[in-house]
Amino acid sequence: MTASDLDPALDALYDDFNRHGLLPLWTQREGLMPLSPEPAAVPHVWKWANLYPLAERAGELVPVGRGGERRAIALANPGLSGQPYVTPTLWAAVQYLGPREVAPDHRHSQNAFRFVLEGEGVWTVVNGDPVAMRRGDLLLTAGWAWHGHHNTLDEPMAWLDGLDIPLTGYLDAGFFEFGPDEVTDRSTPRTSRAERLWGHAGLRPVAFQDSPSSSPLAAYRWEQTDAALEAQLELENEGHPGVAGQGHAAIRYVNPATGADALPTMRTEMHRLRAGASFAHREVGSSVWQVFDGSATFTLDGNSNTVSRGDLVAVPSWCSLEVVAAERLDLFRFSDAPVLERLELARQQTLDGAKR
Ligand code: 1HN
Repeated sequence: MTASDLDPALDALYDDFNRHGLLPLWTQREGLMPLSPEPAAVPHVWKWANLYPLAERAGELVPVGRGGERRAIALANPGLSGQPYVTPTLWAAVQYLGPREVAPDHRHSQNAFRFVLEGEGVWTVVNGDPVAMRRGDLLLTAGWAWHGHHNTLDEPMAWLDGLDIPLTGYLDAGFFEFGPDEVTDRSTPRTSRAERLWGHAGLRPVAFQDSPSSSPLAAYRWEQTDAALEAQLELENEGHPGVAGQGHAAIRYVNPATGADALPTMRTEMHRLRAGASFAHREVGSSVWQVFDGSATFTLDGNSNTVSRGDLVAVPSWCSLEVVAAERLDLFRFSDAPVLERLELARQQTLDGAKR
């Protein structure tokens, strides 16, 4: 049943529907309820070799300060009509802070994290707690936490920002507040207060009985991530089954108070593959991968891409992904999985050799 030039009465009905702000389901069901997800977002690769020099140029030309707040350059998925969204739910950006620069304090209801590909010297001050940023670290800024960044060195630094900006936007749940014009605490401790309190595996401070929905641990350090991944591969080597998936070790960054994802809306993980190891799957919900070290082939819905250190890959919902490690490979990944899981919409398929 669709509008027909041959049936003036039906045409008039559709015109009247339109005039009264109505649309019939029977002309749109396929778009509203596809047989399986049909994302507008497309699989896409951004090369670090392109991103970093552009961030450098922005550093020369564009000041950072009150108003713009951050020199963050968003990855815009080509399927999402020019919006600054890497997938329909996730924001990813390269943020660049020049020598001695300061990004002022503010807070917002959107959850955020930073993942550091290279460099050091910036402290992000989260709710008054100065947190050092170094290669391989994951730093959290939970929704509504005050935060500003300052670069203590004469070298620039760039990192990956992940936020749930589009999701918060669809839900009309965004709030934002400016803080003081300067980051207030310019001290530079190697270890944040959050880590001193919460950064001891398996040991919970008894004074903190409540279970915050975001991790109270502001930083997850590379040394620990690296050791955890290496131990999985060593144990697998020693013949212990089930600790890693055939040369594929992985850890999830979790809230030490609850064991749940470190942030309520975003999953963050680090994966390590031996040279030659691979995996293939598809999942409901979208992900972004960043190559932390090594090189690989990412095959997305059948199209292969060679990626290496720093490159970023957007994987839309239900897109098949096969990763083959060309050499020993470390991959950072974030996704909207906690949202899908809490809404009981999560599905996944492991793809075997035949389906790849
Ligand atoms: C923000 O506050 C940060 O704090 C990064 O570094 C990216 C993108 C949009 C809005 C706020 C940060 C952001 C952001």
